[in-house]
Amino acid sequence: MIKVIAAEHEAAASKLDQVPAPRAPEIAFAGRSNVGKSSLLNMVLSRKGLARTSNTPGRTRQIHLFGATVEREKKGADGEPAKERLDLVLVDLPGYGYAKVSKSESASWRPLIEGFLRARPVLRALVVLVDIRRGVEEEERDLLEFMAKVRPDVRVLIVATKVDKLSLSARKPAIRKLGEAAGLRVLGVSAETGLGREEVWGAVLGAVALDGPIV
Ligand SMILES: Nc1nc2c(ncn2[C@@H]2O[C@H](COP(=O)(O)OP(=O)(O)OP(=O)(O)O)[C@@H](O)[C@H]2O)c(=O)[nH]1
Ligand SMILES: [Mg+2]
Repeated sequence: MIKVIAAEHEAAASKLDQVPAPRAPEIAFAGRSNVGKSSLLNMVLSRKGLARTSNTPGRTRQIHLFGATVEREKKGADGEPAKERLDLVLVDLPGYGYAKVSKSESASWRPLIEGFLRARPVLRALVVLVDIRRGVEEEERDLLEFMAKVRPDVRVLIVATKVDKLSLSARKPAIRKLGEAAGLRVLGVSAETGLGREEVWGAVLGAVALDGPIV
């Protein structure tokens, strides 16, 4: 069980040079507008309303950095349970692929997102969100290709969002189909019900060496 000891909004940047210098391992969340990035961030951090969410696609137009201290139990050297704390930065990236935003504005996001992903040596994992009802499209394929080429050192995780929108029996096949299209393992989540929270943390913390900075 992952406990979030502290979480706070640290910075918002509309340009790369406004992003603060790296201070802790980073986990970034990317995906189409309205896919549920900010909601998932709040869900994993157990903080409703920390990242602003909205029904209106295109809500998050800047890069937002959230500092978090998490704690998990693990077995100590003597076999007794021990607590381990880790400082992390979670990054809410602007959504892409929203047609109603002006061309010039949406075009300006790609260099910002790609520039960020390229520039952060502390980036350990990228969570790519895909709506379970929608599947992998051109933008996701481009992003996965970009990461494989430019940041092969970063773990990429696909998360299928809004699984609560599908019936129980429809979820597994949809997730399997998504995994086949992406060629990667897919975790199903629901920010509404909290489904998948531990699995996302498991994958994220697996990418961040836990023998890293202990606070
Ligand atoms: N049913 C359901 N709705 C969700 C879920 N996650 C997000 N939503 C809803 O989807 C809408 C968009 O969520 P956001 O988290 O703001 O999406 P975003 O990806 O951050 O969007 P942008 O900031 O515009 O890129 C909101 O109305 C959320 O309440 C989910 O797991 N289930
Ligand atoms: Mg958002």
